Amino acid sequence: VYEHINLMTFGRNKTRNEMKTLVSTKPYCYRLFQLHPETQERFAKFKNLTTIDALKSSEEVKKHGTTVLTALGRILKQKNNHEQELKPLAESHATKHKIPVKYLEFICEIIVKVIAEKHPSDFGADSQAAMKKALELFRNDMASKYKEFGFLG
Ligand code: HE5
Repeated sequence: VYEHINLMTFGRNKTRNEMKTLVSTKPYCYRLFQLHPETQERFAKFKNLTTIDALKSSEEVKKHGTTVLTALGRILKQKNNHEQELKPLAESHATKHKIPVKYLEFICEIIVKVIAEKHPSDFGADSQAAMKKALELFRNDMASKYKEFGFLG
């Protein structure tokens, strides 16, 4: 699955940069909050952003989107040997931010959607399916780590 994503979708070694570009060029990250407002409530520092325009133009939201996708891109690049990278992420999301697995599912869905919109000819059904599968594996591992940290997500 991971090999497929690297080769078919982005070319070797491009996954992380590509994901970074997605948020650094345009603030796509507002979409999670637009589609699933309950996720925004987890961010104390985004409480003042009450309109879509405010979310779209927020440098803070954009910066956080870059942080998130950079972390996720790094994990995907490990091709499942991601224990070291995943653990601190699972720990903070389980014990500190308390982010249910459902919210991870929301963001993964949006990532696939945005890449499909941005690269319609390079990200066909096969690539989308491979990316979805890889993100599903990521979520499963997050969920089992969550349990180790005593968070049922
Ligand atoms: O945990 C960290 O580092 C290990 C802190 C920075 C960070 C956060 C914080 C990173 C690297 C990620 N998130 C990564 C990440 C990958 C996935 C798929 N996140 Zn994260 N997050 C942080 C997700 C998914 C996800 C969904 C939701 C609703 N995440 C969140 C929420 C969330 C929050 C509230 C925070 C801490 C607050 C913050 O940094 O605000 C800017």
